[in-house]
Amino acid sequence: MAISEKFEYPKSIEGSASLLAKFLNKALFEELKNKKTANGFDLKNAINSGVKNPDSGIGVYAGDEESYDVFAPLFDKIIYDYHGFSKNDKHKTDLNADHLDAPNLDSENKFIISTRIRVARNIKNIPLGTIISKEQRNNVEKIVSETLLSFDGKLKGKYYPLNNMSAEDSEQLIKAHFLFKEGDRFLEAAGLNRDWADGRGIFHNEEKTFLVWINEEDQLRIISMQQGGNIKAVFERLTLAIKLLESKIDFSYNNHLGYISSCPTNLGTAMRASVHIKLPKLGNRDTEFKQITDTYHLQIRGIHGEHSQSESGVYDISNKRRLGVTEVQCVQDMYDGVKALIKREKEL
Ligand code: ADP
Ligand code: CIR
Repeated sequence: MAISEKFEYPKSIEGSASLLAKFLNKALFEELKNKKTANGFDLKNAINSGVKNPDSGIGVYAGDEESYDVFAPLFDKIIYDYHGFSKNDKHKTDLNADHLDAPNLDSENKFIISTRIRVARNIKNIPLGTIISKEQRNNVEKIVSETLLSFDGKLKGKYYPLNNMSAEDSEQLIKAHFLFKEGDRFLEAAGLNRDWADGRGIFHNEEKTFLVWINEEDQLRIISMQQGGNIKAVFERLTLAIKLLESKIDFSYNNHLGYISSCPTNLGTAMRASVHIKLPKLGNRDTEFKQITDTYHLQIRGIHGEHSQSESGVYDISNKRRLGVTEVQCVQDMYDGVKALIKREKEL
């Protein structure tokens, strides 16, 4: 923004269905418009994605842990709307896979194609990707990749920096659902595509069942995935990896919001547990499909990630709640909902 340009209430969000538009009225805009965190993250940074993209669902991003305090009059309302979590609530964590009740739902592999669980993490006292500097981003890459390269056994793997990868290799990995693509217009407007592809990369073990994305929407996305529907095995591998990483790197976490993420939808557990599942019959019954997913707090995505479409009756079904529930509950939500979806698909 040029210095002479005045920062005014954004007209583009009038009529938008985003949570930003729902809660940022003119009075709140005036209250927050000159506020900044110690890292210099201001309201314009926080709302730019929703302002440039009025079709956003949410429309805001954070720049650091402090953003959630400085812009609390806006963020708290969005967090309450999305997570049903209020400012006096406390987050809780449970990464004990023994607490999960999840016998294999689909041992004949008729419905579930693959299972994936990821969590986001960001390093304490380093700005989030929206305003991280090039040097800080490169430093995150160094810290995380060196730590991962010390892993052994089934988590042993290699690090592949994106700026050193051929276009064919990256396309192949994206198509096979292992690698992230360059951020879309929502992430672009949030500042998350700056200096692309420097400082970004992927670590994975030989079988590609344990993967870590470095410096995408969050500094780390820790991922466990495999073919089929053994949800418990995927969770167990993930919890092992999280515990190891947490023993070596201090991540941004507080008792209220849990793990700090750049998008408020990912706060808390920062976990998305999903299956790619064939539901050709239920997929044709929009209302009923949505009724079941709403009952179990699930989200439906297409099979190439957020904002993509379903193909051949295959859907990405994942937990929607992430904050104020434990990791075990997130996975249990997904498991219980998928069980109900398979039951109904069989009846049809
Ligand atoms: P995130 O999980 O970080 O929210 P996306 O929705 O963009 O991000 O998904 C990232 C990638 O993971 C996409 O390629 C998507 O198809 C893939 N993916 C998600 N769930 C599964 C799954 N259960 N099996 C295989 N790939 C998956
Ligand atoms: C939006 O507001 O639509 C984008 N910024 C994406 C929000 C994250 N979506 C989600 O449900 N996890």
